[in-house]
Amino acid sequence: MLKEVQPRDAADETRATSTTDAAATLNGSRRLVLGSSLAALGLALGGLPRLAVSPAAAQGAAPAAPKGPQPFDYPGKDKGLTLLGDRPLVAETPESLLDDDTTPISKFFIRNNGQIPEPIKDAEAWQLKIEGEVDKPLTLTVAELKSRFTPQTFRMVLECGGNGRSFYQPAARGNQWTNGGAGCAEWTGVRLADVLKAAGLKDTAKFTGHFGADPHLSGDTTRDAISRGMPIEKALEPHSLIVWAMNGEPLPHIHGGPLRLVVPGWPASLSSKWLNRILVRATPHDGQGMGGTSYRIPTVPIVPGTNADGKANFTDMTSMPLRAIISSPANGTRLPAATREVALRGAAWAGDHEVARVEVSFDAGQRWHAMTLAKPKNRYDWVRWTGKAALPSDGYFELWVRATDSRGVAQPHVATNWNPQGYGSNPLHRVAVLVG
Ligand SMILES: Nc1nc2c(c(=O)[nH]1)N[C@H]1C(S)=C(S)[C@@H](COP(=O)(O)O)O[C@H]1N2
Ligand SMILES: [Mo]
Repeated sequence: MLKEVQPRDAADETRATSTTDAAATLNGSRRLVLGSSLAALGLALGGLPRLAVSPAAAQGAAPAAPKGPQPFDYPGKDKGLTLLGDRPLVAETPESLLDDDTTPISKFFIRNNGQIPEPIKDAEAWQLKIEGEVDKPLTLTVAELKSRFTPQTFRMVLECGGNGRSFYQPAARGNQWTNGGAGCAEWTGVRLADVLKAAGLKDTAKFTGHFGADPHLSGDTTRDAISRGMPIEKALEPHSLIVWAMNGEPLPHIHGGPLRLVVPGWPASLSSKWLNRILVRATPHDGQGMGGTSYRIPTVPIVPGTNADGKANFTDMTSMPLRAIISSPANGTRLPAATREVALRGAAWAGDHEVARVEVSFDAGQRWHAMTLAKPKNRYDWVRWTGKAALPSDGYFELWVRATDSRGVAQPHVATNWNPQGYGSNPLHRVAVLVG
């Protein structure tokens, strides 16, 4: 039987057991079963062989009770989102709901680490402080940001650092994202670089630290829900923005309104919501979510399941990995008998890099077919792609998609470079269809 991975609440939660069998975490298997008549499609997708080198697997840990995707009910949000945790509130977007060129707010994933702050009444009066290694510390209201700096709008992917985590074996701790911890919205704001320059960066300004208004999950006012930071070079990129609007609307509260950072290409944990302070630093930031195994990946690959502490041979995650999804047809789609041609749509993105190619296979990777790529609007936009699958007969087929970046690096067939908190997992996306 298909086993489900238990949704996890928080990224730093300690995981006791590996819940997986061969079928559990392979790409696409978790959400495959759309109805009992299609259950067989779900079973077949777990078919890739499992390597027997994982210590956790060798311990023979008992599987957790199966638990299917939870329905999602939140004001303004599509009920088709998948709840991954309710404290803190985390929900992902099934690949088939990422079928719009611009992800509507109603379908955009949600990731919180702490409590959701009280709604903010006067958005224009919200204040942002710029402090630390600057000549003149600034306190700017949203109204002042809008009037003093030149607004920019870019369509850019925001992607959780843990996106794809559920494909790791054994399961890594944290929210069990499939590919839906990502979305691509139109963000409007001002360049972080313009604001930092207005504060006057000192020679010692090498890193940032970001702070938001959301209380820690525990309610402890001395702790931050999350507070991450980055090298100053990333902060000074022209697409790193301080944002107040999303898809032309005031930034919704759940997405960090009135003000958030959008730092494209890198883990979205850098894109602080309810942003109220940026600390410019001479040394790497040491806030909540920095250090250890948080947003850090091995530089020397470790045996899956190893209990590493992240101190030696780990590095902070920078660019997100390459990823392609099939957004149509949805996984588990049943097509009329004698259907021989299936229209395909999807998206691909590559962190700091560029998508060069998207291919689909419908014979388990024996032959690959090039898809047609639309032109992205700007850097960090995703690439929408279209094409066709030509199916030779009725029956069960898997559609596999893989992207290749401009360096010639393609997505792996299975999640690689396992790490305790499960960052950087980008195996190719697979969708099952049944003809007839
Ligand atoms: N203040 C604050 N900012 C935050 C977070 C948070 O918990 N608090 N979560 C981060 C993480 S881990 C992600 S993936 C993105 C999610 O943004 P979204 O909820 O708008 O999709 O916000 C980031 N910014
Ligand atoms: Mo995240």
